[in-house]
Amino acid sequence: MLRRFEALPGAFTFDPARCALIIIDMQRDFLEPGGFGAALGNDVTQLHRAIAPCAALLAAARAAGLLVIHTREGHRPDLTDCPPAKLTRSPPGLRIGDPGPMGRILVRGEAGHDIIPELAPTLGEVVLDKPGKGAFWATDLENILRNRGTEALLVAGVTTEVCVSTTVREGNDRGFRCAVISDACASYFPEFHAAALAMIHAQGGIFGWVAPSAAAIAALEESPA
Ligand code: C5J
Repeated sequence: MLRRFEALPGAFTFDPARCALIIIDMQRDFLEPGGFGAALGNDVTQLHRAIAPCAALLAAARAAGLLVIHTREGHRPDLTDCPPAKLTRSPPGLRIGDPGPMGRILVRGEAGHDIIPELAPTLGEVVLDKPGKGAFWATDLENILRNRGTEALLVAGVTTEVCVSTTVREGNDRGFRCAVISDACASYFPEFHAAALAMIHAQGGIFGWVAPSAAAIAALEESPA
């Protein structure tokens, strides 16, 4: 059964069997002190507002049988997949791979790389490790989505203007219809969050739709006719 919710610039429709929820980078490294986000000088508490809406959206998506994908930004322990231009952008001592209170910063297998406990993946959900900002670049995400016949994406996570936006732009160019769930996303900079959302739905939805979690959750909770 097709579901529908109000969004900007207009209603978003989806078939739960052909829709995936993608939660971007809700990792300790971005949300907790001592991780990558804090190393870049950010106030990590700015991201905490997205946790409860993400958790509610995740619960509704699970109950509706959506494909659920959790992404994690991070690098191999030997950092061979980390471009020098990315590595050297932070000051020495606070760089990717440097030791921190949650292990080596933004390195796979370290505590900081984990998804926060409130949004922990369950068995059968896809956990997608990505070396870049976009979830399609250098990953098998497109393959996973096409193999399931997915054509619509609900996108949440952090940060709105970096990894969420990059992923939505990549997805849109690949032909996926993307609805960004506004309050389930966050930025260290509230003004960037607002601007990023406005850019997505401007010009008739130039690369996607934007809606609050309450609207998406209500549609996910509709009982099949
Ligand atoms: C950043 C992300 N901001 N997940 N990563 O570096 O948005």
